[in-house]
Amino acid sequence: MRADARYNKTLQNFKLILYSPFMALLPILRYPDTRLYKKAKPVREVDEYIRCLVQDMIETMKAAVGIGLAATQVDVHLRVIVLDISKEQNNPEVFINPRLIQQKGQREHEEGCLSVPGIYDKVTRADRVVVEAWDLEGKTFALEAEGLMATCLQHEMDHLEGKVFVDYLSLLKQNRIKAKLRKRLRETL
Ligand code: K1U
Ligand code: ZN
Repeated sequence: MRADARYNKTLQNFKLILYSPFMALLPILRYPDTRLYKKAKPVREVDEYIRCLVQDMIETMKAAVGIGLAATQVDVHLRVIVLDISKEQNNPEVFINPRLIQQKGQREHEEGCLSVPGIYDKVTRADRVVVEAWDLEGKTFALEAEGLMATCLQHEMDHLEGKVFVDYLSLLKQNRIKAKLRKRLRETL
Protein backbone atom coordinates (compact mmCIF):
# COMPACT_ATOMS: atom_id res chain seq x y z
CA MET A 1 0.00 0.00 0.00
CA ARG A 2 1.35 3.46 -0.89
CA ALA A 3 2.19 5.80 1.98
CA ASP A 4 -0.49 8.34 1.04
CA ALA A 5 -3.21 5.69 0.83
CA ARG A 6 -2.04 4.41 4.20
CA TYR A 7 -2.49 7.82 5.80
CA ASN A 8 -5.96 8.18 4.29
CA LYS A 9 -6.91 5.16 6.37
CA THR A 10 -5.37 6.55 9.55
CA LEU A 11 -8.44 6.28 11.70
CA GLN A 12 -9.42 2.72 10.82
CA ASN A 13 -5.86 1.45 10.93
CA PHE A 14 -4.57 3.43 13.89
CA LYS A 15 -2.80 0.47 15.51
CA LEU A 16 -1.40 -0.86 12.23
CA ILE A 17 0.08 2.54 11.43
CA LEU A 18 1.59 2.78 14.92
CA TYR A 19 4.01 0.05 13.91
CA SER A 20 4.40 1.16 10.31
CA PRO A 21 7.90 1.43 8.81
CA PHE A 22 6.84 4.81 7.33
CA MET A 23 7.01 6.58 10.67
CA ALA A 24 9.95 8.48 12.03
CA LEU A 25 11.38 9.42 15.37
CA LEU A 26 11.66 13.20 15.53
CA PRO A 27 14.48 14.98 17.39
CA ILE A 28 13.21 16.72 20.55
CA LEU A 29 14.46 20.27 21.20
CA ARG A 30 16.32 20.69 24.48
CA TYR A 31 15.83 23.58 26.90
CA PRO A 32 17.06 26.36 26.72
CA ASP A 33 16.81 26.16 22.89
CA THR A 34 15.16 29.43 21.82
CA ARG A 35 12.87 27.57 19.39
CA LEU A 36 10.96 26.31 22.46
CA TYR A 37 9.84 29.94 22.97
CA LYS A 38 8.06 30.26 19.60
CA LYS A 39 4.26 30.59 19.63
CA ALA A 40 2.59 27.89 17.52
CA LYS A 41 0.17 28.78 14.69
CA PRO A 42 -3.32 27.28 14.28
CA VAL A 43 -3.77 24.29 11.97
CA ARG A 44 -6.00 25.34 9.04
CA GLU A 45 -6.91 21.87 7.80
CA VAL A 46 -6.25 18.30 8.97
CA ASP A 47 -4.47 17.02 5.87
CA GLU A 48 -1.96 14.23 5.27
CA TYR A 49 0.92 16.33 6.53
CA ILE A 50 -0.84 16.80 9.89
CA ARG A 51 -1.83 13.11 10.12
CA CYS A 52 1.75 12.10 9.35
CA LEU A 53 3.08 14.60 11.93
CA VAL A 54 0.69 13.20 14.55
CA GLN A 55 1.84 9.62 13.91
CA ASP A 56 5.50 10.64 14.14
CA MET A 57 4.80 12.58 17.35
CA ILE A 58 3.07 9.56 18.92
CA GLU A 59 5.99 7.34 18.01
CA THR A 60 8.49 9.91 19.33
CA MET A 61 6.55 10.30 22.60
CA LYS A 62 6.44 6.54 23.11
CA ALA A 63 10.14 6.06 22.32
CA ALA A 64 11.04 8.84 24.78
CA VAL A 65 8.71 7.28 27.41
CA GLY A 66 6.73 10.48 27.77
CA ILE A 67 3.05 10.99 28.51
CA GLY A 68 2.71 14.00 26.23
CA LEU A 69 4.37 15.89 23.41
CA ALA A 70 3.69 19.24 21.75
CA ALA A 71 4.63 19.93 18.10
CA THR A 72 6.78 22.86 19.34
CA GLN A 73 9.10 20.31 21.00
CA VAL A 74 9.86 18.73 17.62
CA ASP A 75 10.39 22.17 16.02
CA VAL A 76 7.02 22.24 14.23
CA HIS A 77 5.23 25.43 15.27
CA LEU A 78 1.65 24.30 14.72
CA ARG A 79 -1.01 23.80 17.41
CA VAL A 80 -0.87 20.02 17.74
CA ILE A 81 -0.42 17.94 20.90
CA VAL A 82 -0.47 14.22 21.65
CA LEU A 83 -0.98 12.61 25.03
CA ASP A 84 -0.98 9.09 26.40
CA ILE A 85 -1.36 8.64 30.14
CA SER A 86 -2.25 4.93 29.91
CA LYS A 87 0.08 2.49 31.73
CA GLU A 88 0.53 0.37 28.59
CA GLN A 89 1.15 3.44 26.38
CA ASN A 90 -1.52 2.17 24.01
CA ASN A 91 -4.14 4.91 24.20
CA PRO A 92 -2.79 7.98 22.35
CA GLU A 93 -5.03 11.04 22.27
CA VAL A 94 -4.70 13.82 19.73
CA PHE A 95 -5.60 17.49 20.22
CA ILE A 96 -5.42 19.83 17.25
CA ASN A 97 -5.96 23.57 17.89
CA PRO A 98 -6.72 22.90 21.60
CA ARG A 99 -8.43 25.66 23.61
CA LEU A 100 -8.88 25.76 27.36
CA ILE A 101 -12.55 26.63 27.81
CA GLN A 102 -12.97 25.97 31.56
CA GLN A 103 -10.66 25.56 34.53
CA LYS A 104 -11.43 24.82 38.18
CA GLY A 105 -9.49 24.43 41.42
CA GLN A 106 -5.76 24.28 41.95
CA ARG A 107 -3.34 21.43 42.36
CA GLU A 108 0.41 21.19 42.81
CA HIS A 109 1.96 18.41 40.75
CA GLU A 110 5.51 17.26 40.09
CA GLU A 111 6.28 17.86 36.40
CA GLY A 112 8.91 16.64 34.02
CA CYS A 113 9.54 17.51 30.38
CA LEU A 114 11.16 15.61 27.52
CA SER A 115 12.81 18.93 26.54
CA VAL A 116 14.28 19.32 30.05
CA PRO A 117 15.57 15.79 30.70
CA GLY A 118 16.26 14.73 34.27
CA ILE A 119 14.67 17.82 35.86
CA TYR A 120 11.47 17.53 37.90
CA ASP A 121 9.77 20.19 39.99
CA LYS A 122 6.37 21.15 41.37
CA VAL A 123 4.05 23.45 39.45
CA THR A 124 0.60 24.66 40.54
CA ARG A 125 -2.08 24.49 37.86
CA ALA A 126 -5.85 24.10 37.55
CA ASP A 127 -7.04 20.72 38.87
CA ARG A 128 -9.92 20.32 36.38
CA VAL A 129 -10.06 21.63 32.86
CA VAL A 130 -12.31 21.44 29.86
CA VAL A 131 -10.46 21.53 26.55
CA GLU A 132 -12.00 21.92 23.13
CA ALA A 133 -9.98 20.70 20.13
CA TRP A 134 -10.16 19.08 16.69
CA ASP A 135 -9.66 15.36 16.27
CA LEU A 136 -7.86 13.65 13.36
CA GLU A 137 -10.95 14.09 11.21
CA GLY A 138 -11.04 17.82 11.87
CA LYS A 139 -14.15 17.44 14.04
CA THR A 140 -14.47 19.56 17.19
CA PHE A 141 -14.73 17.71 20.50
CA ALA A 142 -14.63 18.75 24.16
CA LEU A 143 -12.94 16.81 26.92
CA GLU A 144 -13.09 17.26 30.68
CA ALA A 145 -9.89 16.23 32.46
CA GLU A 146 -8.62 16.14 36.02
CA GLY A 147 -5.47 15.12 37.89
CA LEU A 148 -2.48 14.05 35.76
CA MET A 149 -4.41 14.39 32.49
CA ALA A 150 -5.35 18.00 33.36
CA THR A 151 -1.75 18.79 34.36
CA CYS A 152 -0.36 17.24 31.21
CA LEU A 153 -2.85 19.04 28.94
CA GLN A 154 -1.95 22.41 30.49
CA HIS A 155 1.79 21.61 30.28
CA GLU A 156 1.49 20.75 26.55
CA MET A 157 -0.71 23.76 25.81
CA ASP A 158 1.93 25.94 27.44
CA HIS A 159 4.49 24.54 24.96
CA LEU A 160 2.26 25.82 22.12
CA GLU A 161 2.43 29.28 23.71
CA GLY A 162 6.23 29.05 23.85
CA LYS A 163 6.29 28.35 27.58
CA VAL A 164 8.25 25.64 29.39
CA PHE A 165 7.41 24.42 32.94
CA VAL A 166 10.79 25.73 34.12
CA ASP A 167 9.45 29.27 33.49
CA TYR A 168 7.21 28.83 36.58
CA LEU A 169 10.24 28.22 38.82
CA SER A 170 12.36 30.87 40.59
CA LEU A 171 15.05 32.63 38.54
CA LEU A 172 17.67 30.96 40.71
CA LYS A 173 16.31 27.51 39.81
CA GLN A 174 15.98 28.46 36.12
CA ASN A 175 19.62 29.56 35.97
CA ARG A 176 20.80 26.41 37.73
CA ILE A 177 18.83 24.21 35.31
CA LYS A 178 20.16 26.14 32.28
CA ALA A 179 23.75 25.78 33.54
CA LYS A 180 23.27 22.07 34.26
CA LEU A 181 21.79 21.30 30.82
CA ARG A 182 24.41 23.42 28.97
CA LYS A 183 27.18 21.57 30.85
CA ARG A 184 25.59 18.22 29.95
CA LEU A 185 25.37 19.30 26.29
CA ARG A 186 29.08 20.34 26.24
CA GLU A 187 30.04 16.99 27.72
CA THR A 188 28.18 15.07 25.02
CA LEU A 189 29.73 17.05 22.12
O1 K1U B 1 5.89 17.80 27.42
C1 K1U B 1 6.61 16.85 27.65
O2 K1U B 1 7.82 16.94 27.48
C2 K1U B 1 6.03 15.55 28.13
C3 K1U B 1 6.00 15.44 29.63
C4 K1U B 1 4.57 15.58 30.10
C5 K1U B 1 4.36 15.79 31.56
C6 K1U B 1 4.80 14.88 32.51
C7 K1U B 1 4.52 15.09 33.84
C8 K1U B 1 3.82 16.20 34.23
C9 K1U B 1 3.42 17.10 33.30
C10 K1U B 1 3.68 16.90 31.95
C11 K1U B 1 6.56 14.07 29.99
O3 K1U B 1 6.03 13.07 29.66
S1 K1U B 1 8.03 14.06 30.85
C12 K1U B 1 8.27 12.36 31.26
C13 K1U B 1 7.75 12.18 32.62
O4 K1U B 1 8.14 12.91 33.47
C14 K1U B 1 6.74 11.20 32.96
C15 K1U B 1 6.60 10.06 32.25
C16 K1U B 1 5.64 9.16 32.62
C17 K1U B 1 4.83 9.38 33.71
C18 K1U B 1 4.97 10.55 34.44
C19 K1U B 1 5.95 11.45 34.08
ZN1 ZN C 1 7.21 19.49 28.19
